[in-house]
Order: sequence, then structure tokens, then C-alpha cells
Amino acid sequence: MTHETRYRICSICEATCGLEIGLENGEIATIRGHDADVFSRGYVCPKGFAMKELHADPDRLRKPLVRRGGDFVEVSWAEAFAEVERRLLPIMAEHGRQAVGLYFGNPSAHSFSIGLYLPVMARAVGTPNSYSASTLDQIPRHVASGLMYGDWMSVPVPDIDRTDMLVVIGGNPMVSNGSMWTVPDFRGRAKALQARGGRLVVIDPKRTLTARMADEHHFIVPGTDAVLLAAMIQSLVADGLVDLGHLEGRVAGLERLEEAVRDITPEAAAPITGIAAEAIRKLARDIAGARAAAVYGRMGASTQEFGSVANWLIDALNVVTGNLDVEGGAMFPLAPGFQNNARGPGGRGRGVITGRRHSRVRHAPEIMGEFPVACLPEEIETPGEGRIRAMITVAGNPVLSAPDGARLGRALGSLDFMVSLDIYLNETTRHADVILPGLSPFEEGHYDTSFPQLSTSNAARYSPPLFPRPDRPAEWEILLEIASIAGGRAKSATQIDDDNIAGTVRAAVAQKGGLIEGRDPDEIMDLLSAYRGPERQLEMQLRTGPYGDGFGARPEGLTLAKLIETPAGIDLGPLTPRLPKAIRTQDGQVDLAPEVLVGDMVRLRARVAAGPVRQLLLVGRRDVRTNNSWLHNLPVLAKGPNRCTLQIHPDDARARGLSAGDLARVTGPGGAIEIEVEVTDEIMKGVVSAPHGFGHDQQGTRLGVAALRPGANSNQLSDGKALDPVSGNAVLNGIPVDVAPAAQQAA
Ligand SMILES: Nc1nc2c(c(=O)[nH]1)N[C@H]1C(S)=C(S)[C@@H](COP(=O)(O)OP(=O)(O)OC[C@H]3O[C@@H](n4cnc5c(=O)[nH]c(N)nc54)[C@H](O)[C@@H]3O)O[C@H]1N2
Ligand SMILES: Nc1nc2c(c(=O)[nH]1)N[C@H]1C(S)=C(S)[C@@H](COP(=O)(O)OP(=O)(O)OC[C@H]3O[C@@H](n4cnc5c(=O)[nH]c(N)nc54)[C@H](O)[C@@H]3O)O[C@H]1N2
Ligand code: SF4
Ligand SMILES: [Mo]
Repeated sequence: MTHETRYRICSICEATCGLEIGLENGEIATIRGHDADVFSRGYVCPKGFAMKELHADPDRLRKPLVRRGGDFVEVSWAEAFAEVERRLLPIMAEHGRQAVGLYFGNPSAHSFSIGLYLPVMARAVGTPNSYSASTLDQIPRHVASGLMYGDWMSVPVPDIDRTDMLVVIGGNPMVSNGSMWTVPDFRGRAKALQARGGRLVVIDPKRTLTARMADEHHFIVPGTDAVLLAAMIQSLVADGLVDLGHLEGRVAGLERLEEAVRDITPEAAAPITGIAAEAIRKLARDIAGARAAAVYGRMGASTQEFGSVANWLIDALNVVTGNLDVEGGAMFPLAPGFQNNARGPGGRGRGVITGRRHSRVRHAPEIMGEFPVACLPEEIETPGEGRIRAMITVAGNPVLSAPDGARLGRALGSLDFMVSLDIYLNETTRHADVILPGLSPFEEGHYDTSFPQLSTSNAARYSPPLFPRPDRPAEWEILLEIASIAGGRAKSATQIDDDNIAGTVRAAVAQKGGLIEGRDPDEIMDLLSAYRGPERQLEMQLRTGPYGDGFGARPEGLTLAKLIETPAGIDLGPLTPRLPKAIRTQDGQVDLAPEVLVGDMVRLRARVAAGPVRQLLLVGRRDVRTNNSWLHNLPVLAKGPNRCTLQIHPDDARARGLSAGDLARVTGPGGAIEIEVEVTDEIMKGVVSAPHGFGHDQQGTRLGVAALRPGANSNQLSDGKALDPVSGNAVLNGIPVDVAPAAQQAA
């Protein structure tokens, strides 16, 4: 018997926990938190353990599948790529590149391989029709950041370890483990905040686990956060409590912001939000009066009718209380690499532009090069010039995660060709003609390219592969192969990769004031030659990044070799103030009143004027043992009580003749589902809550465990028409629904 201990960063969610993995005779025996990890300090959740089952899952695909007749058959990699070439190229030749649509799902952001090579593949395909899970999630956050700070990824995160007051709006980090904020062990950090006399405040239509540990919790009517935030800012203005502090002189648009929230008083907001005027005023004053405070918003504040305005006003509130970019406030992380707002001299930049193009059918805006995924079905179905006829999906399951999956499924089924990079044959990939499965996470190296940009302290960590590579391509190689195919084989996969890194090197040596300005690009290419693929890009980023060794210029600096030697990671310290250098707006100021967002206040005022909503409003929720739609096939996570229930307030249940355990029929604009009732006063009256990602009862999938308890797809209730118009994000929270006993409806 041989025992070995290895370390790997968990790549399932944004907390990026360090795992300690015990191998016995080369097989995974134990997975626990890695106590010495400089960033996650031993924290782990049940999904970390579940990676063992993910690695072993017999349903996880290991060979490419090609549809022959009605059935999927396993083929060689050469045959699979030949099929892609044979089917995709004629469509591009006949209908142009825009006939190909792309969809990228959430795990793309967590995969070192996919994250770095997806852009390479997308460039080679060259279609304007790009979609992703971002428009089901955080696009409003990027819009606010882009317009205020000049870069989509400049997202301030709460400095929880040093704050005195944390306000969480529409997030449940006790369960989600944090999002757009990489904060492993939220519970431990929040407890420490409370132990040093600080306060946690939660705004949520549900008394979530996070709300239960809070010092103060307010139920809020779904979709009305922007009203609450506007009223808080209005009350600070009215009471003369606006204090930019150290931000004085760095901020433009304060007067326009004040004008934008004028008349949205706490009294006007109270009946709309369900929060008393005095409570709104007090909350604003508490934030203004705290030594340091941070307001943070997530899914509930993003995937709703006013997501962009809400995200903007969250940051505006941090700014007008002097809490942006100070210790204990909302701060900008400084990542070791891959961070646009850390490149170059900084202080100003080009800013961002929203809506450079609009979608063909609904004229929805492009943001960050993407169209809203809620528009995808109509782009496939509607005849005419520019129609999507082929799809490439990467690590996504939009049939369950996007609105009206039934319609999207039919649309995908009608395509001329579809290829999916995915590790499961599921509700989405069952429509593909070719499925290309990547490696197990344990068979690849790992570095998070996005999450250090959102981390609650700065650190650098890399995990080498745990197991030797099996004899099949990694996803970065699959993506390069597709890039080569899409480019008509003008370049080989290897050539595309070499050209890509050479481009990065040329830009770095040309970068004024950069660490390797003026060096010989060939010399740098030689120095990178120890690595290939994603590791080569990482080495380049680390060495030229803010902590880098500059290829010898700063010998004490970071290199990939140093990270490989340090499995517990390298601590780069607490967050530090980054203004004005992190700013990339054209005038170098934080824009407190971006025109597009101020413009949307017309809609918000109309919402205030419309008065309280009468219908039940559906919101979503997460469970510790789930991750969107795709971990329901692992027994250790799937076991236990039914998690796919409709939570309803006792009064609302009684009024509809519903009791716990009954089957309810829920009807929304997009359809109806039947779902078990859970009666609880933890949910606000007038609101019901159901998780997303269920509905594993579709034919033709290969999800043996998930299919045993399929659950209902709550996204079927939405028809995909409701969008936050500024960002194109789908409204997933605050969907009007009717709820009745299932049998009664059937009769
Ligand atoms: N109603 C409602 N809907 C929601 C949400 C909500 O809160 N409420 N949340 C939204 C959010 S925040 C998100 S991020 C989206 C998620 O939307 P998606 O990303 O579309 O859906 P996931 O369920 O995350 O599906 C991930 C897919 O990636 C595959 N996969 C996993 N690991 C790998 C890998 O290493 N390589 C490859 N190639 N594939 C892999 C899985 O098999 C699965 O098919 O859902 C959104 N939908
Ligand atoms: N266990 C687990 N962890 C996950 C995931 C998972 O599926 N399971 N998914 C991962 C992903 S992709 C993401 S994006 C993150 C999401 O991370 P979070 O946003 O922290 O998680 P959610 O549970 O979606 O929390 C949203 C909260 O908003 C509330 N809410 C709904 N509507 C409104 C509203 O209008 N206003 C306010 N103020 N609140 C509202 C809901 O009741 C809910 O408590 O979680 C990640 N982590
Ligand atoms: S919280 Fe759980 S799923 Fe998320 S990174 Fe940590 S162990 Fe993995
Ligand atoms: Mo997400």
C-alpha cells in the first residue's frame, strides 16, 4: 500500500478552496481542506469531497460521441474532429460566419484550459453571435463596473476581514460560498467580523442561512433593490451625509447622481420595497457612520428587472459614503496575472461601450461581445439573413439554466449542426451531433485566471495535474483544433497557439513602462519554452504581472516554477487601495452617473409609480449540495431530502389550500411545472422560491443518478421575454407566477 498526499485547488465554485487529497495505491482515498493553503486556510464544502465522485463517475464522458442515425456512438478523436470539419465548414461557407452561434457555460470560467483557449477558438470562428451564462448571471455587474471604472472586470469586493459593516443584497454566501467575490469560509470571516464588534446586514426576500446569522435582516420585494438603494442615497443627500472622503476629486457626476435619485425618498420606497422608511434611513445612516462599511450585491440584485441600475447604485452608495477603495470598504483586488486594470501605467483608459451592436430579432444590446442568451431561441428559429444554423456549446447547459428550455431545446434540435464540449450527455448536449469531452479536473493543471481578480485577499496558487494525462486531448487542445478547423486549416493547432503567445509577448515588450519593455521577443519566447498551452500563458502572465520577476529584472518576483514549489500558495497580502491607477475611464474619474444608467431611472420611476405588485413573485435559491444543473449525478450530493421544492409562506399556502408535501402546479409566463410544496415563514409573504438546474427527466440523456430524482425545471416558468434592458440579463428573480394544488388544476 502506498500513501501520497497531493494538493489541488477546487475548480467547482468561486471560493477556489485548496484541497488536500490522499492517494492510496494511486487512487483517491480522501479529500479534505488544505489547512496550510494561504488563501482558503483549510475551508472546504461538500462539493470539494464530491470531486472524487466526479472523477470516478461512470456517466462522465471519456470518448467523443457522434450522432449516427438517432444514436450516439463512440468514435476516435480523429473521426470526431473530421465530423466537425465535414459539417461545420459548409455551413460557414454557405451562410457566413454569423451562422455559427457560440454558448459558453459557467465552468468555462473555472477551467484553466477553457478560460484561456475559448477566446482563441471564438476569434477563429469569427461570429458576432456569442452567448454565455453571463447574461443569466453577472452581466449587470460588468455593466456597472465598465461604465463607472472603465473596465468590465473592475469589480470592488468587500474587505470583509477589516470591515465594520457588511451589507449583503441578494446574495447567500453561506450557501453559494460567494460569487463575484472569492471568499472561502464566509462564515468564519463573518463570525470574526461580529466578534470584533462589526455588523452583518442582509437584504433578501428569504431568511437565508446568511440572513439567519446576520445582525439585521430585511425582507425585500423581489426586483425592488434599485428603489431601496436610490432611497438610501436620496436620504443621505437630504440629510447632508454625503461624504466622498478620500475620493474627493476622483469622482465625476455626483450632482447627476443626486438628481437621478431625487424624490425617491424612503417614504416613496417603503410601499414598493416592503421596507419601512425609517429602516431605510437608518441603514443609510449606519453605513455612512461606520468607520468602514461595504455594500455588496449578487444574484438577487443582478438577475432582476433593474439589475444594472441596482449594481450601479450599490457602488454609488459605497462611493458617497467614502467606502470605495479603502481598508474595510469595497476594494479592488490586484491579481498576479490576466488582469486588464493592472496592465500599463493606468489612471485612465479607453472606457467601455455598451450596445455596439444589437441582436437581429429583438434588437437587444451586445455587452462585452455577447448577446443575451434569452434571445438565442429566436435567433435560431427566425428565418432570414443572419439566422444561426450551427452551435458550438462549451461547458453549458442552457436548456436547464436559461428561460424556456423547452423552446430552446426545440431550437437546438432544429439546427443543421451542433458540437458540444462537455463531460456529460445531458439536457443540452443531447441535441448535439458531436460531443467532445475534456479531461477530469484532476488530469489537468489548474490556475484560476478570473477569481484572483475578485478575491478577498491577494494570493497566487497553481495546482499541477494530480494524475498523468490519459491518451486524449485536453480542452485547450480541443479548442485549438476547432480553431484550426474554423480557419480552414490555414494554421495548425500548434501554430495558432504559438502565434497567440507570440502576440502576447510582442505586446508586453512594447508596453510603455512595462516590466519587460524593450526586451527581445525571441529571448522571451525562449524563456517560455519550458511550458506549453495554458501553463505557458500563465508563466508569461505571472512573470510580467504586478508581482512578476520580469524575466530576471526582479529576481525575487513570481514565476510559475515558484508556484509549483509552493503547493500552499504564495500570500500576496491584504487588499490595498488601487485608485487612481486601476481606473480605465477616459477622463480618469470614477463615473458616478453613467448616462445609460441614469437613463434607465425613467423605468425605475415608473416602477415606483406603479405601486405594489399583487401576484406571487418567484425567486431562486441554491443548496450547498448543488452547483447549477450539473452535479446532480454524484451520489454523495444527490442523496438526502428533496431539494427541488417550492418554498411558500404559510399564509400564501393556506390561501391556496396547500400544505407541506402537496404537489403544487406553478404557472408562469413561459409554462407550468409541478413541484412539491414546502411551507416556511422563512420566505417573505407574496414570494415563492424554487431552485434552478433541475428537470432531469428528459429522454436521451446519460445521467443515471440525476434521472432517479429529476425535479422540475423552474426556468420553464419564464418565457425569456423579461430582460434588464441595459445589460440584456434575463430576469430570473421576481417572475410573476400563480400557484395552485396540482390535482385541482388537472381536474
Ligand atoms: N432560475 C435560475 N436560473 C439560473 C440561475 C438562477 O439563480 N436561477 N443561475 C444562473 C447562473 S448564476 C448560472 S452561472 C447559469 C449556469 O448556466 P450553465 O453554465 O449553462 O449551466 P451549468 O448547469 O453550470 O452547466 C455546466 C455544464 O458544463 C459541463 N461541465 C462541467 N465541467 C466541465 C468541464 O470541465 N468541461 C466541459 N467542457 N464541460 C464541463 C456540465 O456537464 C454542464 O453541461 O445558470 C443560470 N440559471
Ligand atoms: N451551493 C451552490 N453554490 C453555488 C452555486 C450553486 O448552484 N450551488 N452556483 C454558483 C454560481 S454560478 C453563482 S452565480 C453563485 C450565486 O451566488 P449567490 O448570489 O450568493 O447565491 P443565490 O443563492 O443565488 O443568492 C441569491 C439570493 O437573492 C435572493 N433574491 C432573489 N431575488 C431578490 C431580489 O430581488 N432582491 C434581493 N435583495 N434578493 C433577492 C434569493 O432569495 C437568494 O437568497 O453561487 C455559486 N455557488
Ligand atoms: S466552496 Fe466547495 S465547491 Fe467551492 S471551491 Fe470550496 S470546496 Fe470547492
Ligand atoms: Mo453563476
